[in-house]
Amino acid sequence: MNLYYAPMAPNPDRVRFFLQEKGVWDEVPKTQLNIIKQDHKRPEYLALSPLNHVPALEFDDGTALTESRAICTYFESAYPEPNLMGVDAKERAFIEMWDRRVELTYLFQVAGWFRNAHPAMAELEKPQSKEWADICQGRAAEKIAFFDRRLGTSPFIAGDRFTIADITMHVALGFGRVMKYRPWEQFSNIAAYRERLLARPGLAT
Ligand SMILES: N[C@@H](CCC(=O)N[C@@H](CS)C(=O)NCC(=O)O)C(=O)O
Repeated sequence: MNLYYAPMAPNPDRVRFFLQEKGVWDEVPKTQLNIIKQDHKRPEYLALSPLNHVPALEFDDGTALTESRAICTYFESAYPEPNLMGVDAKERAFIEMWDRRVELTYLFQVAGWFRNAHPAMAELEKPQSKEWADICQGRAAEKIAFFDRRLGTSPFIAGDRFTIADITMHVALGFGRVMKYRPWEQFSNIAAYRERLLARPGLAT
């Protein structure tokens, strides 16, 4: 098995934090790629990840998972404790719902903003669109207000306990900082929640 990842990139970080929370990050064999240098576009990596996305988890039989959530699903079974994805059918489904809400409504908007506005992405996002960046920025601001309301009634995104949905939100909040977006300065529930996340050893670095 080999995990291909890139430091400081949000989707690889979802897997890294997941494994850090499980306490097994150091156990998993890894290869580090540099996205800015376009390591992920080399033919040998494309053979593994045809959409040239990072992360990828390659198995010894040559097959590979190339979706961060699918990689987490695999590791949830391989290392069941602590449980991060739900213990029964209903809890698993609710955690998935919240995780996908964070990913599809907030993380994606921050990503669209970054990819279309940040000079470091000029080589990878062609063409960059200032107009699209502005739309994504506005949608991110709308959606974080939704999650602030949620966190006013629930200590964690999916309910009473820390789950994969919080890892996705932690990554999204950190990613926004690249665009100097700090919603915790505006939203008190997000601020208190972020402090709870930052106190966790698995998310500290
Ligand atoms: N849906 C995929 C998305 C993966 C993805 O977009 N990864 C980014 C890094 S965060 C990437 O590989 N970007 C390379 C590029 O855009 O060329 C997942 O969840 O793993």
